[in-house]
Amino acid sequence: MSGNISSEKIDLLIYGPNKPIVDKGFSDQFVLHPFESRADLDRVSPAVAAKIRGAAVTYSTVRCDGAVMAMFPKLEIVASFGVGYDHVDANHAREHNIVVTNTPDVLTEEVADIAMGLLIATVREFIKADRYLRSGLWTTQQYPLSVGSLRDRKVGIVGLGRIGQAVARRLDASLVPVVYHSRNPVAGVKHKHYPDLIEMAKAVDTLVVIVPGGPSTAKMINADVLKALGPRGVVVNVARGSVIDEEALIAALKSGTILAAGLDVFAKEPAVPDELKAMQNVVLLPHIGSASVVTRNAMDQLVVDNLKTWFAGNAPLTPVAETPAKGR
Ligand code: A2R
Repeated sequence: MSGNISSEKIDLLIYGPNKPIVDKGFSDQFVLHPFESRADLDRVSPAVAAKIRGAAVTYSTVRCDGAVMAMFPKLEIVASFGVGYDHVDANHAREHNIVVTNTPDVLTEEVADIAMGLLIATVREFIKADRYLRSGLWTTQQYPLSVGSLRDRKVGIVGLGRIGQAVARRLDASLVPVVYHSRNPVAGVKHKHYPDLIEMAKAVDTLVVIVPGGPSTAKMINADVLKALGPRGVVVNVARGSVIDEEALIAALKSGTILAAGLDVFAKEPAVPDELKAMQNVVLLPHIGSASVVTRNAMDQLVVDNLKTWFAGNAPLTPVAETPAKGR
């Protein structure tokens, strides 16, 4: 890894959807090469590929795997948009001395808001009640009492990292008891830690899932976890669709093994199973956890700032765990 503070031009790959903040964020010392999709990348000329030293991955819809990185022999840094980076092969990057950065922190509270909103919308049936009002039924009959309530619930947070802790703060304020599961206990946290997910599922009736995607968490919310959660069970997922066994979830919702689910993420986005769409006991959001103008702008800016900081000769601002910051 080497920085560059000379006046020579720095060629950057801009990989993924067009982002105005990224497009306008660099001085004329940088030359930007935008490619929106993997198919577009096949048209990169060898002359350009040989010059690329940095890449912005502007959304998780494009994969930056080893084959993509290998197209650019001088690549030093991949600045990825989003806190989750399961679409970037960070292990390949580490092995090839490439730094990967993500955009944590700037989206933490926004995603926690969505988790909390989705939980309340699910247990108190906001979407069903909205449909009821619009259909005119309220003029003849009160909406039925919701079976679910936050008042008699205990929440198990799956992943008590930055976002998980922000969710826990919201639940604390709402006087809802909280426990959590992660591989390691979090220092200085008053909530009970369950090293075993099934044991936690048995002890609570609500799961809020906010772990990273990728192989270590794939389908960790499976049929056994849902069974342990039980018939009052509510699952809220604002992590990645891969974390839940979607078929097992659909079966559990259909059979009454659990009560309801609030989902912001899905296994094969933007495809959502028709079975889920047909259910009344689910609330479905189109992956909007961080998707407000103010937060997405901050995320775009952090992509730009990581690249600029690196090419000014400094350690990147927010490197991922696989490629920790080094003094430069
Ligand atoms: O397991 P630990 O002690 O490393 O705790 C982390 C936990 N976690 C897991 N828990 C159980 N089994 C696993 N295989 C596993 N892998 C990770 O998830 C930690 O408590 C939490 C992740 O926290 P942060 O790294 O601070 O991430 P942040 O900013 O809260 O975002 C979480 C995810 C992103 O990766 C995106 O996929 C999504 O939220 O938007």
